[in-house]
Amino acid sequence: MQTFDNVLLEQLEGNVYCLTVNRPKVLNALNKETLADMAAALEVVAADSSARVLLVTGAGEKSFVAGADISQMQALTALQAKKFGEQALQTFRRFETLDIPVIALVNGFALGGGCELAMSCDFIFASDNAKFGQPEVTLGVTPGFGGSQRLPRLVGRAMAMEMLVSGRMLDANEAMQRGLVNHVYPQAELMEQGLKMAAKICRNGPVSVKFTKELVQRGQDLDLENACAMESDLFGLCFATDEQSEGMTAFLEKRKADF
Ligand code: DAK
Repeated sequence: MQTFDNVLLEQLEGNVYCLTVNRPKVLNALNKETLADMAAALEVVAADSSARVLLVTGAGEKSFVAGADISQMQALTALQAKKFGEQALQTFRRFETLDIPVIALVNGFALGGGCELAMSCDFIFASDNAKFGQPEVTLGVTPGFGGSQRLPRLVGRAMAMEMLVSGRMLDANEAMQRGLVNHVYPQAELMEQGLKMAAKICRNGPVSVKFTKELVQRGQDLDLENACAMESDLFGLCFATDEQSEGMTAFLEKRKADF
């Protein structure tokens, strides 16, 4: 376990890491110090070549992350606000460029910066008490950590627009119906289900998992022709790895692959 002031980073069995935003008294609101801790923790994970999956959650039973820290934001100048937004955007982008899958385990409120953090992970599992929303307009601001861009990509423009201009929250089941969340579990089971999914991912070839993440993350911002060309390249590259020969040989020998 590595302890930062505002973030816990645990290495769990099977090369799975768990990053917990740890400011439960303020429902894990993100201030600039927490973002810096998160960025440092992400570099620890990135530097460990044996890491396979990262889980991201919030401390306590009430909240994943209830947004950017309003008490710190309230007095910012325009330039400081811009810098704060850039710090968060850069940190959140790192979840997408990390070469292992990142699963958000949303265990309560995911509002504003919290919803934006969850959306920067590769996919989301939610507890049954989770609530998702972008309430920035109720505070007189726009989203600043990517919400106006990532939300429409996940739930479609019309639903995103409704959420963004009204500030209406979605409960966990509605978030799942809208495609924001993959699965909803009772809160007590959320971590166990996250670990189960992580274990399933860990049984697959690490290089093919890494390439697959890259294809989805980079491909969605390319035109179809270039995205498919990138797929051909990485598919071809798989044949230069031991993984491909082990995976296919194991299938033909009717045994489980040992990656
Ligand atoms: N920031 C700071 N403190 C927060 C907080 C937050 N986002 N959310 C909760 N807290 C604190 C509360 O002030 C309270 O502190 P004490 O009074 O105990 O000292 C403690 O956490 C417990 O919260 P409540 O007493 O309010 O708990 P309730 O169960 O009654 O309500 C709630 C839970 C989540 C519904 C409520 O706390 C709430 O509405 N929180 C704020 C949610 C929110 O509006 N989040 C979005 C923040 S805006 C940018 C542009 C925009 C942004 C950033 C950058 N740029 C252009 C660069 C905006 C980003 C956002 O995330």
